[in-house]
Amino acid sequence: MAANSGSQDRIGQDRIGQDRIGQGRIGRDRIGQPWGERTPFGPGGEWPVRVDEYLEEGLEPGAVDRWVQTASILHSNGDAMDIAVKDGRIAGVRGRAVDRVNRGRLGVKDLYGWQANASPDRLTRPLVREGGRLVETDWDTAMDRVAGRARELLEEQGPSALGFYTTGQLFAEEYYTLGVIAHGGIGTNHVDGNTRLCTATAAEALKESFACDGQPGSYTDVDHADAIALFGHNVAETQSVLWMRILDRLAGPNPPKVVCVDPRPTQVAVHATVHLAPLPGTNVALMNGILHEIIANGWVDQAYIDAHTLGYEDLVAQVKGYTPETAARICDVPAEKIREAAAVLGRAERLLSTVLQGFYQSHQATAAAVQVNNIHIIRGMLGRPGCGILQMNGQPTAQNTRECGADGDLAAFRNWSNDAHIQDLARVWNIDPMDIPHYSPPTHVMQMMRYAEEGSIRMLWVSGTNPAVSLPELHRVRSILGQERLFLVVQDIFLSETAQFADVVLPAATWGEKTGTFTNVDRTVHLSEKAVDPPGEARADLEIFIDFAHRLGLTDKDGAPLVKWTAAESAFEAWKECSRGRPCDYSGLTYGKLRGGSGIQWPCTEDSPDGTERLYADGKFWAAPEYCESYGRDLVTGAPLEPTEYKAMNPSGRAMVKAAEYLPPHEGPSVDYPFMLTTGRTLYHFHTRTKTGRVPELQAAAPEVWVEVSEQDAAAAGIAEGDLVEVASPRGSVRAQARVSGIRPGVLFLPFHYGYWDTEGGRAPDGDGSPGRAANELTITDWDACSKQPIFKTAAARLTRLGPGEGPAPAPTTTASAPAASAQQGGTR
Ligand SMILES: Nc1nc2c(c(=O)[nH]1)N[C@H]1C(S)=C(S)[C@@H](COP(=O)(O)OP(=O)(O)OC[C@H]3O[C@@H](n4cnc5c(=O)[nH]c(N)nc54)[C@H](O)[C@@H]3O)O[C@H]1N2
Ligand SMILES: Nc1nc2c(c(=O)[nH]1)N[C@H]1C(S)=C(S)[C@@H](COP(=O)(O)OP(=O)(O)OC[C@H]3O[C@@H](n4cnc5c(=O)[nH]c(N)nc54)[C@H](O)[C@@H]3O)O[C@H]1N2
Ligand SMILES: [Mo]
Repeated sequence: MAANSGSQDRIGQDRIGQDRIGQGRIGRDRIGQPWGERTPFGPGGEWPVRVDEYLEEGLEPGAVDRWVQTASILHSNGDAMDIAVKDGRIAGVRGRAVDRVNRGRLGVKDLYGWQANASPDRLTRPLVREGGRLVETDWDTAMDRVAGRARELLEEQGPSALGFYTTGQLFAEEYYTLGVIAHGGIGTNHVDGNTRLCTATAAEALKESFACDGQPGSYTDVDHADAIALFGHNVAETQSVLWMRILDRLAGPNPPKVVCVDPRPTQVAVHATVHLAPLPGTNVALMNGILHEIIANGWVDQAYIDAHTLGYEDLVAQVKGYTPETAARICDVPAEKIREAAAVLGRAERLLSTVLQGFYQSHQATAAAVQVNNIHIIRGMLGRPGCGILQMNGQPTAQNTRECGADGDLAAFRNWSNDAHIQDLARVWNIDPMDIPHYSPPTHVMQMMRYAEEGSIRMLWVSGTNPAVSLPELHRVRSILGQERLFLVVQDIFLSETAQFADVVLPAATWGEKTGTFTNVDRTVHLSEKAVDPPGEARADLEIFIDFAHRLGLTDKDGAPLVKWTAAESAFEAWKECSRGRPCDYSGLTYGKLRGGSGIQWPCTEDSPDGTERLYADGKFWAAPEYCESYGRDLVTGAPLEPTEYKAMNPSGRAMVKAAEYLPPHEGPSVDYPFMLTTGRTLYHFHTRTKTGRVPELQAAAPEVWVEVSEQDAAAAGIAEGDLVEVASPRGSVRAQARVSGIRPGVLFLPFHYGYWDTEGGRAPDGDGSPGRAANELTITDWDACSKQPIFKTAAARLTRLGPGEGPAPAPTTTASAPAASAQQGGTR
């Protein structure tokens, strides 16, 4: 049904005709039934294998030339797969049965997504701006321009003129190299990743509670849990294989209870024992209400609290006032449901919690995510089978951006405010400790944009991210990126909306075309091998970074090249050494060990050669002052704690219970903008669709932007399914067809996938206020004080009916965007 509008189907159609859908080995059904058949299992059992495969039409598995090992690059789950190579091309994928993460399964994006690699409009040659236009050139010219400008600015202004904005979609080897160049070579503090938009709160929440990043839990906790709680996490659509694992538990004997906290009727909500649909932006109040109940009922492990934690008394005092009735009033959910949810969480013997963007992308992101940690800490539910916290990642390699220091943090979870850690890093890199910027916290991307706007950042190198669609308040972002005085380098695989602003465009090789490793949210490291050559002259990101380091002449203190490795495996060896002895210890891993078998969870050392399933068994943490990654922050102001403050507070490295008062969102509904707008994802697309928009099956499943509105609000505004409406915030407007869905009243939802590269002429909305279709035309320049993660989940908005549309909204019907009426009939397409 979603393909009804027809007009958008042209993308890639001539290359892989629509008639192909349904003729592959998985076929159309995987679009309509994206979680496939159930393979039920019971508590403590082993998740059965189910191998998913999709090969191009007419290709039999036996006719595949080679299978090349890799893992998924379209979400953070880390689903292991093999790429089918035929005649030097990628011709399909198959899940890896041996892998601990997916046991053969693949999600719908991965089954079809590889087709984007072969898009005819891949970037194949570097581009430079000449007379206002981007023209093709050779690598020497392009890289000389980049290195030349960098050198000029270093001489004129110093390192602070340069900023690097990278991604959660490259490989560990690449981030490590970029981190060495930016921190160790250039010495700028302006280094961040789009992981700031994505998992900054995951990292910060773990730092607040455990003084260190790193997920305590493991996916195998799904197999053991008797309760699974998902906080602002639409796992069914965003880590669909992890959802299959949960569905298989739900279909088996003694299924776990499920708690879902989400304002929309996601598939998680549909399957939940208790579904709480709070008003966006009220998570802390809800969590305090739940914690109030847990404490009031004595569902705590006092012996664990006494032995391994600090701060419990503050929490008791803080949540005292948050009776379920009080929380219910703030969140607009029934008090009884809060009691029910608290009972599930409080009585569970093996509780697994996951947290994601519904919590992370809001004004009290860290404070809310920390309350989930608190439930586990005060109930002693850590480090045992079924007792896990997954402060989720989103992007496939976001964990590595953080570990390797490409998000501004220092490599291998070293603490920027611990001088001994700086000295140790300087030893590893063979440079002077004073050359590593550590005078203040790393600059987060929203601050970098501000510096670019003010003109102090004069060169910005964007790799593997598309800020012209993914950052908030796009008209402002466009005006910053479009400035004459900013030298913008964009390293991408397509001419993205961002690349169109660039002074130099560097064509990258991507997944399947280069080798490297990456780590998923449960610390499982996978090797991803090169299967085919990149198109044209495209080069691996690693090669590009190394080339830059050499052109700039970066050296260590003995005059040897700073970047001493030349290829992926030697980069991995260097990274291993850097990580040795730190929490994310890779020293026991090799490419050889990762080849052939399953992924392996860090820490992996000589002592734990098979990796480590769960962290924090026996109440032992990485929180000792001399070892920890972070001394933490004030949850309200975000101010970092001084080393001495932390040493006084937590000398023996306990887990920290941190309480937080609820504060209302900075921008709430008003008379002019009566709705709360929230934004997010659909199953069938990945981010700004540079890949999935070029895949016919996925593009057809969700061809155009839509807006979800509740039955009640639609009726009040005279809006029917499919009507054309305008959603406006104080910052801009978006035109879309309305999907009347089961979303909670008072809330609108826009998917954020739709930029403008595939619109007529690929042009941005005019500056005169003409409407766009990117959700971020509407979002606000604001962030969580602690994690600095931007607020994408709340903005005040108004809704206006413009007229009838053509047919129903182009929104999937299998997912949270199912129409309200058909949702009751089971929501099939
Ligand atoms: N199909 C698909 N999968 C993906 C991606 C993709 O683009 N497409 N991207 C990957 C990445 S990078 C990420 S970060 C993850 C994100 O994965 P998720 O966090 O699961 O995805 P979102 O849709 O951003 O947000 C999740 C839910 O938050 C809810 N929500 C909104 N506001 C609130 C609130 O105030 N409180 C609560 N409790 N919930 C709220 C929304 O209704 C939504 O269902 O997905 C990863 N996987
Ligand atoms: N309104 C709203 N906005 C959001 C969010 C939201 O929920 N709502 N979510 C936020 C989150 S969690 C995220 S993660 C971001 C994602 O936002 P972006 O990172 O901007 O989204 P992508 O489309 O993944 O952009 C990745 C870019 O890298 C390119 N690329 C792919 N592979 C490679 C490679 O191997 N090498 C190189 N050099 N380039 C490559 C792609 O073509 C693409 O242009 O969006 C954020 N923005
Ligand atoms: Mo993300």
